[in-house]
Amino acid sequence: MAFADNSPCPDLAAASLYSMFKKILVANRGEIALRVICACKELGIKAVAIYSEADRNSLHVRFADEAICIGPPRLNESYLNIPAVISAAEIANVDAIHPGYGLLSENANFAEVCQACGIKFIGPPPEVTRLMGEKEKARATMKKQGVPILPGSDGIISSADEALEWARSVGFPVIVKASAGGGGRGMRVIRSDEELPNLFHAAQSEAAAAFGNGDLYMEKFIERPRHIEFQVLADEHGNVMSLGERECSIQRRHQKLVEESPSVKVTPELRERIGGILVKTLSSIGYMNAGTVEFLMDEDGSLHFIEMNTRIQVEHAVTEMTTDVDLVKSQILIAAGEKLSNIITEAVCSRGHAIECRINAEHPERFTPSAGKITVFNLPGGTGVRVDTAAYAEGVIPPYYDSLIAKLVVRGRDRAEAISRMSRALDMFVVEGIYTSIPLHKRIMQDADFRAGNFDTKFMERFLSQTKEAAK
Ligand code: MV4
Repeated sequence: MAFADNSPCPDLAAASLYSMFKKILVANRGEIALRVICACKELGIKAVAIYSEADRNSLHVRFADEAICIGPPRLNESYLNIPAVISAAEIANVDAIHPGYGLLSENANFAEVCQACGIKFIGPPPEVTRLMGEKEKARATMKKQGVPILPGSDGIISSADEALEWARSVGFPVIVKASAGGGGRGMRVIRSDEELPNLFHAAQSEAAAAFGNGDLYMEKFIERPRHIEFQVLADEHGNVMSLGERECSIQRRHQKLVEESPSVKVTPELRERIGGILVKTLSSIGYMNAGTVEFLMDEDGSLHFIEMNTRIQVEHAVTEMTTDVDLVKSQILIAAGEKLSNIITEAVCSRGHAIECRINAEHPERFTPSAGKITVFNLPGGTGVRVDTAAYAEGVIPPYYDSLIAKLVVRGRDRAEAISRMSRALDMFVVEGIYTSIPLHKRIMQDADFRAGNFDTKFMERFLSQTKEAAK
């Protein structure tokens, strides 16, 4: 047992732990590595950081109990280098690996290597990750279980002729998607017979080049969807719970910028109904650990499943703010074999309204990356404000990695209070030396349509073209 019996942590007081981890390797960098280290510290578990040569002076290295350099700056030579990550885990003699998000988090082969080495991968079993990674199979699985989905092709469509026949039967517009895709790559919207063959073949070659797999499937296309996702937790004993939804429609080029919970468009009845279906479905397919189920909401307010993410997500803090559930600690306890009923001992309810702004190191209008040294850094604080970041004054943002440098998350009693709290927190968030998206977020918070809750996934296109007009 890793824990003293007089452990002060209430999570542990309620727990009936049989083999809690003593040491976890955090296979990530930046704010999420630090977030996982926080969870380890609160659970009394030792955290081991890995870092590239570019991250020697990072906060995840500073705050971990041990740190191991795993290679040069480039991702393929460091954080994505499975033998290097596993070697570090073996040297540090860890019980488990937390992959964070991105990087190796949805790599089923990596999870299998962990398993083969006797290291617990903190996430779902590799078979489940692999199933959800094949979007067409994920779709078929959800359909079979009664999760609402859009009209779509039954299985892979292998020729333009077959695609044409299907498109005519449901009517244009339709969308072709790469089964191995996600995040918008290998997708084409098709609006007529004439343009179908070219767009179909373009999607096929793009998918083959990007994923080494040209399999395509099709769906009826929704013109102005909202992107709404449900957070779930599942233990290793068949128990699943839904923690409600996040609204993620404010995005640009498939990169989310602002997320919030609850969604202004999800009624308590809809939340209950979808949550109930997800609990049944995920339990019956043997889902485990944290997961996110993505839906598109159509103009009528109906939700349709599109994909499932088998990792902790960037925006998980929005759900943590409204539910008071620590999702990362829950992930660790679940992976250690703990039952959900011992992790979450009271009825979970969502209270108030939370909003997250992703602060990126990039130019707020041109969206070009902005690496370099932060000269001045002031964090906002005060009631209802949370900042997840690994950035600091005099710290250097290296050019090799994702541009996310901080997540500013606020909670208010209602959406209006959350928006004014976010605005004042953005005003008090000072970063000099590099460009950031803070000025962009300040303008989004003042937008009349955003404030009215009147938006969809096309919001940023309209917002940015208006901003350009106004500058003329
Ligand atoms: C769609 C769609 C409209 N209709 N599927 C984009 C990324 C991938 N995860 C799914 N995506 C979409 N699928 C149908 N049938 C519109 C999108 C889409 C989108 C979805 C979520 C968030 C932002 C988006 C931006 C453009 C297109």
